[in-house]
Amino acid sequence: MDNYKSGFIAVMGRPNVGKSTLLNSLLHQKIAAVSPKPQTTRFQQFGILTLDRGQLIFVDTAGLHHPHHTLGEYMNEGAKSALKDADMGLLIVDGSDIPPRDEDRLILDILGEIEPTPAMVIAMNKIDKLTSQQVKEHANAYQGLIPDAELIPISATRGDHLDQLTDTLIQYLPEGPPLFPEDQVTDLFERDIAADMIRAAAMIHLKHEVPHAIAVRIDEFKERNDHGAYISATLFVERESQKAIVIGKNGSMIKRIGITARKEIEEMSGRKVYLKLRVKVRKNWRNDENTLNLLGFKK
Ligand SMILES: Nc1nc2c(ncn2[C@@H]2O[C@H](COP(=O)(O)OP(=O)(O)OP(=O)(O)O)[C@@H](O)[C@H]2O)c(=O)[nH]1
Ligand SMILES: [Mg+2]
Repeated sequence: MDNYKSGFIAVMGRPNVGKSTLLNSLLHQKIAAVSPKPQTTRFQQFGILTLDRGQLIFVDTAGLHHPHHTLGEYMNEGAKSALKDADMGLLIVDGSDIPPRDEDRLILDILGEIEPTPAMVIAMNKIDKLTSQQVKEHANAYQGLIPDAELIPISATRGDHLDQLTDTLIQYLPEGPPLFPEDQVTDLFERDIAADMIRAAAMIHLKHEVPHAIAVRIDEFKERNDHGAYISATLFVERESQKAIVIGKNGSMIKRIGITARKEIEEMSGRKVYLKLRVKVRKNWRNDENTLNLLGFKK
């Protein structure tokens, strides 16, 4: 194990750039909830990649954004403390977007507050949507965010340059033995991942602001031997009107959310799942510290 490297890499960036997708791609396994809408990830989650040269522990974080709720503040704080605690940072940017946006610059405020400044690598994601000329132009523009950081153009969905990315990251990690067993891919329990996947399914099917007003609590997670797992969960919303939308006409919406979530959870856990969902109103929970704490958010 001479020269073996291991350490934590905080995966930072604004919402929807593909941080969680990258984790899933690197691990060849669906461990993190992904959706086409911003602010899918709320809690930090480790994605543990064990190679023969080193162990890279990716810390997926909530996307950095301008918060409108106490919840948003907690999410940004969580991302910041992940970078503080990590050995280095990986900034993901969306190469298919016109670079860089205001929210991409939030990382600079955070870097300004951490002493000593952590080593950073930039991954410019979604290059599958770009021509090679655009890759060059956008890379130049994003490089300006952190001039000292190495920038690697990648596609998390198509798999472009992911080996180059891990090779680069490993160089910055300290020498040391693996910190997790080699067959462990994440630190979260299945029930936490399942909760995230239910919320991501709601984000896929619901429009606009409603999905962001949802929190999911797993009430029961029971093994049924050969029959797989039985999961019952509550979706909390902030208002009666949102409850009606989430349930849908004759329960059609909650049914669709359930079908998508069940498929994702089955894929993640490799067994059959019976999923029961219900919806409850908890007024203005995103600004209510007690409920936030109850749901596992801590400042
Ligand atoms: N075309 C393309 N789409 C991608 C790529 N990577 C991610 N996406 C898509 O981008 C969307 C957002 O992906 P996520 O992984 O949820 O993004 P995130 O950065 O974790 O977002 P938050 O958790 O909200 O901060 C999803 O629809 C992904 O399928 C990529 O390499 N190419
Ligand atoms: Mg995410």
